[in-house]
Amino acid sequence: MTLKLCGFSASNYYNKIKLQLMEKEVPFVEELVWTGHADSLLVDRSPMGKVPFLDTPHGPISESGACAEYIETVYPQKPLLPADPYAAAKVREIILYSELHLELVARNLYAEAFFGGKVSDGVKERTRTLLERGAHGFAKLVKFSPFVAGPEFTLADCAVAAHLPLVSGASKLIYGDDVLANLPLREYLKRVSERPAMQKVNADRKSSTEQMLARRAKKTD
Ligand SMILES: N[C@@H](CCC(=O)N[C@@H](CS)C(=O)NCC(=O)O)C(=O)O
Repeated sequence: MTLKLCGFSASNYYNKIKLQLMEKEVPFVEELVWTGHADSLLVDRSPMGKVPFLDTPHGPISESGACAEYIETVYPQKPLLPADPYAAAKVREIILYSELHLELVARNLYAEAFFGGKVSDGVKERTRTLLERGAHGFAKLVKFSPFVAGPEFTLADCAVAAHLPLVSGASKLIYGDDVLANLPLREYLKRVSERPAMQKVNADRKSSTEQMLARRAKKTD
């Protein structure tokens, strides 16, 4: 059975896995699954109701980190984790920093930054402090030489290229400046966006974002 990637292409966590699958040339199909609705079928496959999740011949896997590790193990071709255990741990470390200390923190701002909602001044202030701390820690780990963990394209690039544009964008929209301004993010994203996999992910992301915003507008009518 071919792997099935479930979710929608506006989701950065979905795109992290889509990039990995495409970079490794693993055959897969996509199933469009939106979130934010009480659907017991979704929760059976992804208990937190989040995307992405993978449908595998053995059953579903939720959480992008678990999906990524499964894919690397079952499809060893074109590895995106270094064979050296220390180097592999450094790739995983960058992914965790980008998610726990940047993306999940910036997520507190998305309602106002991207969806026309409102975020309190207290949340903005606290988020700013945490983002600055995260950006400082993250900057100590990353290489951009030319890829985020060093000379090879790795799983860290799949995560960082999917997550950081949102962190940077939300920061600019809410604070008027970019908490990631000290990183060479623009040049890096330009370089990565030359890769065919990233081009496809970006094109699909644009059309999926339009669909997502139209769905949200319909709900608030
Ligand atoms: N830790 C999760 C995060 C996934 C996540 O937050 N996905 C978002 C879409 S980008 C989602 O499903 N949100 C819906 C919700 O939280 O109910 C992972 O790595 O897969």
